[in-house]
Amino acid sequence: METIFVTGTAGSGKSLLTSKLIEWYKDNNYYPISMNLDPGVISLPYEPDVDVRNYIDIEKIMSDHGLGPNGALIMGADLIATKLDEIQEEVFNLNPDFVVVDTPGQIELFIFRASGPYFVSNFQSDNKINIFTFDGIIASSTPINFISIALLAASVRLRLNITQIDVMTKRDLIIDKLQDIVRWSSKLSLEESLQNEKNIEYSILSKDLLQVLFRNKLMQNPILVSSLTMSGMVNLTASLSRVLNQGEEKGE
Ligand SMILES: Nc1nc2c(ncn2[C@@H]2O[C@H](COP(=O)(O)OP(=O)(O)OP(=O)(O)O)[C@@H](O)[C@H]2O)c(=O)[nH]1
Ligand SMILES: [Mg+2]
Repeated sequence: METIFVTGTAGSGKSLLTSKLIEWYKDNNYYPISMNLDPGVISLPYEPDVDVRNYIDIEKIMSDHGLGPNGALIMGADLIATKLDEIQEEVFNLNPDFVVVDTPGQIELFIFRASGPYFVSNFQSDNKINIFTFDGIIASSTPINFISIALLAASVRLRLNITQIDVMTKRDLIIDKLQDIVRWSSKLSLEESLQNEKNIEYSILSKDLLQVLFRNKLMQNPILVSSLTMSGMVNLTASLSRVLNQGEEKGE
């Protein structure tokens, strides 16, 4: 059993990508299941096979503890770790080839508090991988936006401590930016793009950050994917297979 976590900033396309990965694996004769780990989500573009909302009820947390929506979401996120055993059992009973895990929109609640990394580290699976989604619209608008999100991707990698593939979503909406994005995969081109930045302080800081990201191999060239047209999906699933197979070979 292989587990693919899908993380990223709010609205970056995690849930739609989850549903498309499930579709892709089904079309290729695997048995994938979807897991929703967002206790606060109201509607999803897929019917989750395993759903944390069956264990954590945000409305009830609000009324039981006199909390507002944000307080209840924090408490809900913290409770995810306590439901690990029950969720794990549900997954084992289904015995899938792939589990695709859609994570909460409030990335800071999942990644920077203890519960999310605990869940990721203790969830039992032959291999685990994290897809970090760069919101295509936001990340492609300026090189500084791109670098800021790359920095967030790097901190997610440090927090979760599992192999990560970076993906830029909404490819269909940023066709006119594709050339820029491909160029940004090189440090030199990114530095060149920063020459046009009017705010010198930002520009210097961004260049320093780039040094750190590239030197420590924390900068990946994100795979461009559209969950609408499915373009890039073959590249993404091939990368996933490569990384997951490497894990098998190493006997992880
Ligand atoms: N055109 C286009 N729209 C997309 C794509 N991926 C996601 N969207 C749209 O972007 C919006 C957010 O997508 P979601 O999949 O809900 O994003 P999310 O990261 O799960 O959002 P939260 O869970 O609320 O943080 C929705 O309106 C999607 O239809 C894409 O590849 N192309
Ligand atoms: Mg979502």
